[in-house]
Order: sequence, then C-alpha cells, then structure tokens
Amino acid sequence: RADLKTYNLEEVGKHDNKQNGIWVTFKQGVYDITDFIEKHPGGPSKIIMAAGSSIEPFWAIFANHNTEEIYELLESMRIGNISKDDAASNAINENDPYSKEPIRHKVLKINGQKPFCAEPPPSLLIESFITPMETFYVRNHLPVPEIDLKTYSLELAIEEVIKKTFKFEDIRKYPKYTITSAIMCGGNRRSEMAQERQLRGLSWGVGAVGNATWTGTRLCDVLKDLGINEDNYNHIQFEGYDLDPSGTPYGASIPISKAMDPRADIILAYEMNGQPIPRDHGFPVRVIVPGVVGARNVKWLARIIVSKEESPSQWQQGDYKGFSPSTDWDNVDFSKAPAIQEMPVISAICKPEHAETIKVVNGKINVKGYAWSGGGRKIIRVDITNNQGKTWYTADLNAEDKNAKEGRYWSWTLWSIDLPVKEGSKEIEIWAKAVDASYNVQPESFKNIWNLRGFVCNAYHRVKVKLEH
Ligand code: MTE
Ligand code: MO
Repeated sequence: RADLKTYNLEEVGKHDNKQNGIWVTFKQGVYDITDFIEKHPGGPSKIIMAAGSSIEPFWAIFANHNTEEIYELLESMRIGNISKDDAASNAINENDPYSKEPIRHKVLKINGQKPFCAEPPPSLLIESFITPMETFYVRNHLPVPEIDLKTYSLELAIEEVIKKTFKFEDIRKYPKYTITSAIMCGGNRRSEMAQERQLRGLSWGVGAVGNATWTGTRLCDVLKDLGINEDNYNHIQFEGYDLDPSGTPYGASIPISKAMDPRADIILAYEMNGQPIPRDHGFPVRVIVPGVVGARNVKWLARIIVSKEESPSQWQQGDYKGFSPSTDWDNVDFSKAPAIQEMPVISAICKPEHAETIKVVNGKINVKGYAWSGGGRKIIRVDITNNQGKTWYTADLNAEDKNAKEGRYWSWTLWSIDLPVKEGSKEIEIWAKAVDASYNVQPESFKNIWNLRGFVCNAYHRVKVKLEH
C-alpha cells in the first residue's frame, strides 16, 4: 500500500506505552495496537509484553494466532513498514564499541546494558518447552562481534600450532546433528542468594536459562579428524571473536575426556531452533556443551585449542568458581577452586510470581515452573509445599525430552501442580525442590551455600503469594 510510512526499529521501540501508543512489528509490518489491547481475547497481560517490539516470538508460543483471520485483523491495524537500513544506520555511533549491537526484544528484563545481559519474565519462560530465540536470555561479557559469513573462519590448534582453518562451509560438511538442550548461566537465581548476604554479580532472577534445539557438527568428530591422542592432553579450550579492550578474547575450556565423548553430545552449533543462530547467541557458530554451566558454551567461536592446560581466560581461571560461605574478597584464592563445569540440580517456580495475588479455584491454585540438572541427569521428581514442608505434594512433570537416552537428559523439565491451599488463608509461601536421577536434591536454604560471586544458586525456590478466595 502506497500510504504506508516507513519506520525504523528505534521509533517502533518508543511506542511501548499507552501515552506514545503501543506498536508492534510482525515480519515487515508495523502495527498500532493501542486500542486493541483491552479487547484482546487473551487479556492484556501477554500482548503488552510485545509492546515496541516483535510479536513473532509470542505467536510462536501462542501458536493459535497463526490463522488467516488473525492475520487479517492484524493487517487492519497496520500503519507502516520497518526499514531495515534505517534501523541499522540510525543506531550507529562509531566510537562506542556497543554501537553495532543487535536489536533486542523489549520483553527482556535488562540486568546490564553494556555488555548486554537480559532475561525473560518467569511467566513467559515456562509457556513453551522450546524457548523462542528472541526471548532466550542473553549473557554477554563484551560487545557482540560483527561477523561476515563469507570471511568467517574457525582455527583448530594443538597448543600453539594451528593445524587447520575451517570456513563456515567446512564445518557444515560434517554429519549434521540436532540436540535439544538447556543452557543455564552459573549466576541464575543470584538475586535470591544476594538477599542472604551481599555478593558481587549481576542480579539474575530465575530466567537466566532457556531450552532450545541446537544443530551442527559434533565436536568429537572434528577432534577425531585432528588425530590427537586423548592421553597426551587434558583440556579443549575455546575462544570467541568478542574481544576485550586489550584484544583478549572471551574464552573457556572443558576437560578433554568430555570433549571427545560422543555421548556428551557437544555440538558446534550453527542453528538454534532450526534458524541460523542469532547474533546475540553466537552467530554463526557457538559451542553447546550440554549439562555444563553456560560460561563454557562459547559463542562466536573463533578457535578450538587442544591443550595440556585449561583456558587461560579470566572467565575460566578467575571467575565461575565456587567457595565456602566463609571465603571473602580478602582471603579468596581463585587458583584453589576448580572451575564450575556440570551444574547441580535446580528448580524454580515461575507462575505465580513473587507477591502476585491469585484466585483459589476449588481449594487449589495452579503452580508452574521448571527443573533441570546438569550432567544429563534426568529430573525424576519435583516436590512442592505451602506449609514449610509439613506436607509435600508431587508436581506433574508435563514437558520433558521424551527421546533422551539414559544419562543424556540435556533439556529442562517443565512441571505443574494444582496445589491445595488451606481454606481461608490470605497469604502462603510456596517452596519447590527438585530431585535428579542420582537422587541429588536442592539444598534447603542459601545460608550455607552462599558464595562471594553468587554462583550455583540452587536452594529451594520460595515465592510468597496473596490468595483471593
Ligand atoms: N561466549 C562468548 N564468546 N562471550 C560471552 O560473553 N558468555 C557465556 C557463554 N558464552 C559468553 C559466551 C555465558 S556466561 C553464558 S551464561 C552463555 O554464553 C549465555 O548464552 P546466551 O547469551 O546465548 O544465553
Ligand atoms: Mo553465565
């Protein structure tokens, strides 16, 4: 249509409130949905999350929207088109290393702007077993590198010697594998541990986790072609294309035994949920090390190094390690603790959220969340209480990876329960704890697992909610 105006995404982003009007994008279109919000059959709470951004990830979750009728309804609210060029050129300030960051979805709660760190709201997080890439948490330590597929290369080295240089196409020549795996940041749920005692680290809620499908080449296949003898080395190091101001890349490493094990399902992934990996998540290639702390899943992969040593990176040696609650910044010695690799069992209540008021129906309230354990350990049970553990109820595990093989449960498990509540009670505290296949259970409180950087925050999750009878 000739009367349609062209908008860049920055302008669209400003229309995320009632005063300015509420706009959303869908594919190339820009839509003004201000007057529609209150009439939305699904209620205003979810649709408002798309304000100033794309509705596509929401329609991926609430897929009942993908009908001709709804497309037509949306078209009736169209006010213009997105200009891709404008969006890119408008945002650029040459002196800012963060001037070329991708555009992010507005629903993400930002914990850090530069580097960009953000997580989705809990209630959205558990709406789907597969997390859409637009709403998947982002944890960057540095500016997002700009990478051209045509010139992209991946170096393979043994200690200091480069043995091979792969172009993107060389990586894709290997047999293609798809796995479904969660990634979780070592700092997920840190905000709760910080309430126990002050610590240093970004204030993550329960959303520094996501579950996606990852497609690519198996690391073990690439390493096999290098012809290395596993006994002569100890670690596989990874380096990203993201550089700190001194030119040092983000880096991490994993034990070589893990890296060479075909059952570890480690992937040099070039697709996320069947699409090319988006820039924030490591375009064009990232490592997925299932069951292992997020920090080892190196994005924008530039180099793989077979070595006797662990990665020299700060993020391997001087961070992402756990300590005793009595270790403080005066006596901490990072060289004394091993790097976090496989994660322990954890769970979180995502619905209702803390301080929410909910309606009691037939003496029950619906409670939902996720549970996950590292190392491929299956979640076998999630226990819920609302009376400090006097009575425990077992939640239904209603979404898990049905195809996973023994010891390779990389996905999270979504659970749900209609929890009986005491008649007339005005406020309750709900606790959740998960149990994994090795019968590991979450610790009861943060008191005795507190650590100065706030890692592996896996105590029982507790939320207080108000009840409406
Ligand atoms: N890889 C590179 N190159 N640079 C990074 O900053 N962050 C790591 C890891 N890989 C990071 C990286 C951390 S700490 C986490 S938790 C995950 O990526 C987050 O992955 P996501 O942003 O795709 O969710
Ligand atoms: Mo992380």
